[in-house]
Amino acid sequence: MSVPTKNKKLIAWVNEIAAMTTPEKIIWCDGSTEEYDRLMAEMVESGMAIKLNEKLRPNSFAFNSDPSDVARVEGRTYIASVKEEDAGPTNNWIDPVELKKIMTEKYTGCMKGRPLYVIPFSMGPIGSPIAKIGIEITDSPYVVVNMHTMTRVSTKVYDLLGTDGDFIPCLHSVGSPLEPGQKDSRWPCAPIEEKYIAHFPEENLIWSYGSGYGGNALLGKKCLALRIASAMAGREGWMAEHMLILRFTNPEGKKYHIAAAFPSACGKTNLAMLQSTVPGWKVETIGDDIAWMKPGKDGRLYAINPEAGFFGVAPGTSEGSNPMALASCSRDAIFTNVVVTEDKDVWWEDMGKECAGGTDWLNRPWKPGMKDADGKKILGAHPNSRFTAKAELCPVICPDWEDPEGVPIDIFVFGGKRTSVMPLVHEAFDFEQGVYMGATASSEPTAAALDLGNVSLRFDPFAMTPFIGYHGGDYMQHWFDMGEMLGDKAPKVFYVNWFQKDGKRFVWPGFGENSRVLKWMCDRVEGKVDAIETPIGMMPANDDLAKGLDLAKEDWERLMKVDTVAFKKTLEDAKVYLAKFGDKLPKKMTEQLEKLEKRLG
Ligand code: GTP
Ligand code: SPV
Ligand code: MN
Repeated sequence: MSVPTKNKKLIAWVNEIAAMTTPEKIIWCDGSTEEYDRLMAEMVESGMAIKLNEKLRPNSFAFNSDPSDVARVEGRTYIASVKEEDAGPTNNWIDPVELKKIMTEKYTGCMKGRPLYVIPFSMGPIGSPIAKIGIEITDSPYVVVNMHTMTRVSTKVYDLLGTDGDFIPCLHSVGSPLEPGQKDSRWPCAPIEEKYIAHFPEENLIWSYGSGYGGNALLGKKCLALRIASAMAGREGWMAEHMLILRFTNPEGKKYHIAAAFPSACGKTNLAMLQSTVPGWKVETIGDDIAWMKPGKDGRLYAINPEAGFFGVAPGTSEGSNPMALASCSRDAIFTNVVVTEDKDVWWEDMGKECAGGTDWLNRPWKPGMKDADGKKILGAHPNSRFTAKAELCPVICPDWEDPEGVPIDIFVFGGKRTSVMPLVHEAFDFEQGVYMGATASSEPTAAALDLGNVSLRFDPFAMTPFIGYHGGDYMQHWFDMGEMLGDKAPKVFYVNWFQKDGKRFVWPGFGENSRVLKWMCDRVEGKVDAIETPIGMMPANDDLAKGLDLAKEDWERLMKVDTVAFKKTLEDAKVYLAKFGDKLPKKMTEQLEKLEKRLG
């Protein structure tokens, strides 16, 4: 195969990696439909992919991962900065020299019997000033097809690089070499204790080994666009955040742009595409997972979505909860760890329709209602099963979603899953308190990461705990610095919780009805509605936003309750948590904490 680039660094790097990993051949990818179709056909042939019913789900495929390789592995994710103090309590630090030694041993000969694919991709529109070029080397064809959808893979990237252009090298291997004649497993990967998801922030370098799954393997996403980019953004004065971006337009045509950070599997994809129930107001999607933001010439903060697709949580996605996500994966989609039905379509729990049966995510015959030996219901889809869908297929994708200038952010929202204590919505008194709210955000764990252990609640600053590429204290300080830079043009900050429960029942209807809360925020931006001051922030002065909902008075009261005793307890937990940031905890965090303590009395 001829080499489609003259870029010196790229050619040297590919040669160096090929010498180390000894693949059977090198394939330079071009991002074409022909390439996608060819790889899918090969994977169907090998048994890795299942072609879905062309009539029901055109050009779509299902995969089942190895049961041990179903989510990100935070305990195996490393920030290998040169100095230990440049990584913080949210990171696993390891000396880069030592880590490279360990990983080089693993990488040596690891692609034996497999092709090495070179994927040229852009995060952000190709050629836009805010975009970043990455090259991923991988031995996984599953990664190549997913990268086609999630990023912009194109030979234009080679052209753009020229002979001397720079790029972010992203090395990936499933860590499962094949001996001559050895039959490949359906989903090759390495055991958990051999997996490494490694980042070298000073070199803008990513090395991933042993996992084929989403955030561990599609290196443009969490590794580049969040961990490496957050470290760059901290150095360069911009922001790389785990945030959805949406446009909310009122009946008069005024546009508001909202960026919201919720932890993994806590509702970003859903909010990004919500069907507004507020008459005349509509939501358009710009991004569902990652926002890159820079101050513009007018001093406001502008956001772009660096991705080209959605890697969304499947379970719970239904016509009722998120019809726009379903439409996005109605064709050209990839499904990982869902049920493949008898008529070769897909199904998952809470999809809102019946399933006659099929094969489950472990590739076993499966029928709804099946129980295991202990009488527990056997799930058909893994709780972290995902769809990979093209953003352009989303019926409510914003016409400006690829504008290289980005959209000006009016509102930041933080949140997480809290079954109690956190009210439906409260507003920060000012940006600095907003930073405190973001920095002390907490959530109950979800299925998006494998190895969080048996914790009931974890602090998750800015929903970035697993994704901050440098010291978390410096990262918090960076948020304060951005606020200072933006001054009175900084977005207004809110905190939401859709997840309060009364026994098993969600108190707030959520999903489309969340538009009521977004509208309240926009009205606050305009100074159109009153709010009352509470110790934790400003809150709706009346129940207008819930008018017309079938919500009992006690439910509304529960949603709006500021439980000072519980908040004081949270404050004590926050003190213990924040102490982990040591000298690097910004003074402003301590100030905010003291102010909150005083307000709580
Ligand atoms: P990542 O892709 O992991 O970063 O997650 P995400 O934040 O995009 O999560 P997503 O929107 O896919 O939500 C995950 C889960 O939250 C699904 O099970 C949803 O059904 C549920 N969910 C989302 N919004 C709401 C809501 O308003 N109310 C309730 N009760 N559940 C919700
Ligand atoms: C997340 O876990 O926050 C995701 C899915 O968005 S993954 O890309 O697998 O990290
Ligand atoms: Mn995410």
